[in-house]
Amino acid sequence: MATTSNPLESELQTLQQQAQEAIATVPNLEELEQLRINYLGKKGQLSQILRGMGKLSAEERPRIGSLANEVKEALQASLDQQKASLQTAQIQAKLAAETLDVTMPGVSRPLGRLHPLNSTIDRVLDIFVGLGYTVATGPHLETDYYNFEALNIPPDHPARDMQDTFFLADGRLLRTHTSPVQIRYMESHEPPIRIVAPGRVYRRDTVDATHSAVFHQVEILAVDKGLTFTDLKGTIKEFLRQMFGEELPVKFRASYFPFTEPSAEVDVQWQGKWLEVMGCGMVDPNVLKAVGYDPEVYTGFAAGLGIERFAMVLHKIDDIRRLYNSDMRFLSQF
Ligand code: 2U9
Repeated sequence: MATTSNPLESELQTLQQQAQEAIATVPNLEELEQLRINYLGKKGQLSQILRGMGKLSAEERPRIGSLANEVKEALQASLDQQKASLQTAQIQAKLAAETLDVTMPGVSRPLGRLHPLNSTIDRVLDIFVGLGYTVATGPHLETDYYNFEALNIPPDHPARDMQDTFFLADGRLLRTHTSPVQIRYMESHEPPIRIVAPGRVYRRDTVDATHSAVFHQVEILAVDKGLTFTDLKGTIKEFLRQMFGEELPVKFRASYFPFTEPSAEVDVQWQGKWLEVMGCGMVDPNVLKAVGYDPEVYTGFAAGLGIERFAMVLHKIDDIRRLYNSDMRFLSQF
């Protein structure tokens, strides 16, 4: 006798078909687990169908029972297979995402460099530190006393005309040279002293190819018993020898500064031309007196140079303004 089709049988077949489809198209492991619970879990669809088996006849029960088992095993196999393939895909995706492409161009980080003014200051300081000098710095905003009076420049002195600078309403001013640094240093130190003072200075100047209202100086000062003009000459010649990398002809030309007596301009012959590169002199006794040093006991020498001028000579720079424009095409050459 032909086996009569049982409603549970078709329910099982429908369940299997739907479940297989769902398993085959599930996108990820989380949803696959949901499908497993939904179909094969304790309260899942298969269990619900099997609950109806109690009403089956004794002949039908084993047949439906084994059919149910087949469905369960088939679904379990599909779930296992899909799980394995999703896991493989997940690992593949992770590996692909983590792939290191060693041929990919790196992120370019351009190397910074010193501004030519700073590298010139550093070179000058290195030389004087090598000669036993100590670096000293001070405020840019100064009083009339430190910038002028203590340096033997009284209020009516003509030297003020070319140095008159930027004044604040309270009478303070932007320093016109780094010399106030040496005054302050001498006030707080006893001789012997040897200092080198680098820094930015400010002057009332019309800007052109060789002048700037803001520029940089380095000044040196030595005070001790028995210092003479010969010590000054030797120091400057040694400095210039190191600065230009060779011993060049040097000329000391008589000059005048309010804070030194005698005073001289220093010229150096370089590449066929005489260049004026610094000024110098023996510290005026009035300056020593102003800081409480006895000029009968101590003598001193001093010198000053413009950093922009040195940078321009050494690097053949034709216009001082190039040093302030921050044009990378210019700056990256140094
Ligand atoms: C004290 C005493 C004396 C410093 C000196 C010069 C000569 C000099 C110029 C060079 C070019 C300034 O940058 S520039 O325009 N300087 O010629 N400077 S003697 O003399 C001093 C300083 C401090 C207490």
